[in-house]
Amino acid sequence: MSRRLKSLQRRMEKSGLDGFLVSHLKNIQYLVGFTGSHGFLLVRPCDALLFTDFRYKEQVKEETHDCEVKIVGRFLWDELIKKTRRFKRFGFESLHLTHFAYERLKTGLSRCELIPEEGWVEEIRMVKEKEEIRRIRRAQKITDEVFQDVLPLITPGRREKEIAAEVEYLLRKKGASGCSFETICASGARAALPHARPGMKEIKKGDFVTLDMGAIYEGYCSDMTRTVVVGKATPKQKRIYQLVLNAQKAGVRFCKPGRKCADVDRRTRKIIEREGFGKAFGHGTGHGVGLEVHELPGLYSKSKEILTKRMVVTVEPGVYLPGKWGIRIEDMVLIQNGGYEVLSQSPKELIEL
Ligand SMILES: [Mn+2]
Repeated sequence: MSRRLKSLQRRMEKSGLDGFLVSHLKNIQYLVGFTGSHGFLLVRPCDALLFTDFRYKEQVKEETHDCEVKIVGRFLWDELIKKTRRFKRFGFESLHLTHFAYERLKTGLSRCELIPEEGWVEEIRMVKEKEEIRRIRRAQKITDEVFQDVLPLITPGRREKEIAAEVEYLLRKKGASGCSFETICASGARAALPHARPGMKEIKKGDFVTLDMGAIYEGYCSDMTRTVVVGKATPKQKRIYQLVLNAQKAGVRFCKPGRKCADVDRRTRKIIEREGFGKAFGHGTGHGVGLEVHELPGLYSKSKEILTKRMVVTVEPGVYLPGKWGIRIEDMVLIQNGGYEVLSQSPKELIEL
């Protein structure tokens, strides 16, 4: 049994569960390697059973480990109920089970108590193993290369969609299996929308252009944002860019084992608030990255998590001025003994194209 499954089983034991149902596919992938699009994992005190359908019959042989596989037909839930009939306390992932499935279990297991739990596997996933860090590094290396290659293409007259398409093409060409999220390329007033969809807008001289992009390499994500200016920046653009950069660097420097995630957020926010732009920074400072591009821990004011070594998190403050422009700068940071290592290598001093 792997370390990953064992830590989940320890947690089940503490809560007196005879079983735990993992229905979030990324959590299943993490625990037993399955990458299919349909299935769930029943974890018992001493073993684990993966339920999936005929389409994955061959695939599971190649990729899954530490579990027995049940290929089932249409009546997936009935098969599960057969295996869990004697359970007294059965845990499930409340963030990842449909109401339909819950009702089926409740009806089928009338004498069993169903216990909703949140984040059990996600908390194990927060701390990365060596191999996971290697993949994240590689995903980021691809992203850094693509950023360099795409810079010369950001010129007046180009459309945001063209730039985003180039980014995605280059990520794949350099070995990524895909993008970790839909690439953001937002220029001018569109850059004031933190999660703008790239549109048909043409890039103009004087625009800030925000590029937020990430690769998936062997299942693991990267995430990086840079904001560049087309032509010369105005003194005000320079001043606010510097402010965001100072906040970002201060946030990064604050990262080390033992620090509260909420305090990293406070650190970056204080710097931006001091200059009167607090309201223009409306999102959290960062998040964990791994099998998913947004995962635990969260770096925001109400976060309960504490940084520990081998976590990978982003630090990404921004300032958004509606109708004008916006700036965000984001790095991925690996928490290490006594400090941190910035995984993103792309320059972050203001680039004037
Ligand atoms: Mn991010």
